[in-house]
Amino acid sequence: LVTLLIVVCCEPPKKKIEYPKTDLSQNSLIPKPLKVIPTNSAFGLDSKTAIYTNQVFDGFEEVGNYLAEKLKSRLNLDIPVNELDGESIERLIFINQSDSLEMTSDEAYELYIKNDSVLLNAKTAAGAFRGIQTLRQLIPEQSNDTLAEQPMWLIPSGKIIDEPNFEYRGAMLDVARHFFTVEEVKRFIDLLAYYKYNKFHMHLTDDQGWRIEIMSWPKLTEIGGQSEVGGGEGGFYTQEEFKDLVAYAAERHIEIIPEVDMPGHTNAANLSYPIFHAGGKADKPRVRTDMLVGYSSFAARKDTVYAFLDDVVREISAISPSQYFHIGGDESHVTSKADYIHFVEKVEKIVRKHGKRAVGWNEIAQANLDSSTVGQFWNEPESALETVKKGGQIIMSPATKAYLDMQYDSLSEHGLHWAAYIEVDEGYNWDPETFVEGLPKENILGIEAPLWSETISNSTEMDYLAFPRAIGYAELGWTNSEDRDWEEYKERLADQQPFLDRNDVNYYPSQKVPWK
Ligand code: TNX
Repeated sequence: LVTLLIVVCCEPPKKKIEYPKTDLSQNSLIPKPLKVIPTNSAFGLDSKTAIYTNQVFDGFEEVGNYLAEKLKSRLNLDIPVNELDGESIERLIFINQSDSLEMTSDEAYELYIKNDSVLLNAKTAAGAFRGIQTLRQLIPEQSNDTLAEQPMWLIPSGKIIDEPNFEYRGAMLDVARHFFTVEEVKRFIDLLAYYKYNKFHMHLTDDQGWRIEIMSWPKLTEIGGQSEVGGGEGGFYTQEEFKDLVAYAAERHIEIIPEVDMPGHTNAANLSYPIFHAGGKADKPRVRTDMLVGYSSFAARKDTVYAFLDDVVREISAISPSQYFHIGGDESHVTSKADYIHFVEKVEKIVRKHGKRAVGWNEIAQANLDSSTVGQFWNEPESALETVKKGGQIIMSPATKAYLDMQYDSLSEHGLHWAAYIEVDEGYNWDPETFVEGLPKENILGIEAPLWSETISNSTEMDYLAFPRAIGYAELGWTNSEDRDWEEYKERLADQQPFLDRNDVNYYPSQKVPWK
């Protein structure tokens, strides 16, 4: 008792901090949350803050660690995770598992921000991870040094209730036309995570290159992996590297969806193993460094092609935890319609045999497919409707709106314009729910923004096409359409500039955005 008294009496009185008025409703969050209720005070994030997570449930502590890392690299704060014995701890960020959320999505979260605590409730670690991004975005650029002896970042207080509109919010990177290193891909994934993306589709094979090691067919990468558009040296991911990418994405609650594009777009595979080349109208395989499409095909009537593809699908499926396996199926212009249908049906069955759901570009609707198979709409509304008629779901990637490789305007560097010029406002101003007339909302799995890489070969060029448009597609996937408005969004987008600059993102400085 004596010691207790001494401790209590001798402890200097805690300074009561008078927090300035803030307004949580004035935030620049992207994607815009479902509900924001301000309480006009603040949480003071500083060196006396600790993170505490639910340790019983899988993945919550990792979410806390991710937040701590980001706070360290951005603010140089050392915030302990699940170590509450430090005497100087005065404020807590509590990342909590809770089943009592009203919202149904696994990615839903509630954020309660008060003077001395932030409580983040989520059903799953994925939901907690999305909530952490909201918190990161609420940290002001400037600390306030006048409130306490140490720098303090004032996070506006209040309550945020949030969940995504669509369960599938993806971006695609074409690593076949140009190869991108593991580091470049990771950097892109980490940027996408900040905007609550949850899918990353890798276009791993095409005419100009095969980018994933297949142990049972080594020439795919020994030969097919050594070229790219423009004559560069190409490259490929070993299975270990691919697993590392999958794990890196998974730490960000992003799922990698592998694509092997077939029966067209297969020149690199056919160059590696000419026995699988279709012949007929298809061009004889040779190293291709040009940007043409539609001249290659697997031989659809050879049994050996399917034995080979069984190995390919099996090996990739074994290192790819996603429920999806993308089989491409686009622009098979030198495959006869009958051969195409035969091929897609055979390969879809192989994919299902290996426990995966097939995804294909909208052309696959010609085949008779299982209702579990997903169509990716890019250019044929009728095909999307056909897939839905068979009970299938659709990922929305209209080339005229959502293709990250389209030029912004006729003067912008990099990119193509065969589908459209897509300025930042054009990319934002459309509704995935109504874009294809007659497509019921319940059949729309979500949205994906593909970045084809014929005209880009490094992070700087990737950034220029992907940003800031990818930020808008994040909002189209997450936020309800009635809460979206370009005039209001463009202000929030302009406020992303410090984040983009801090991360050396070479974004396109569109005139449509009121950058500060
Ligand atoms: C069409 S979209 C393609 C790709 C090209 C892209 C360039 C689709 C399914 N196929 O092969 O890279 O256009 O914009």
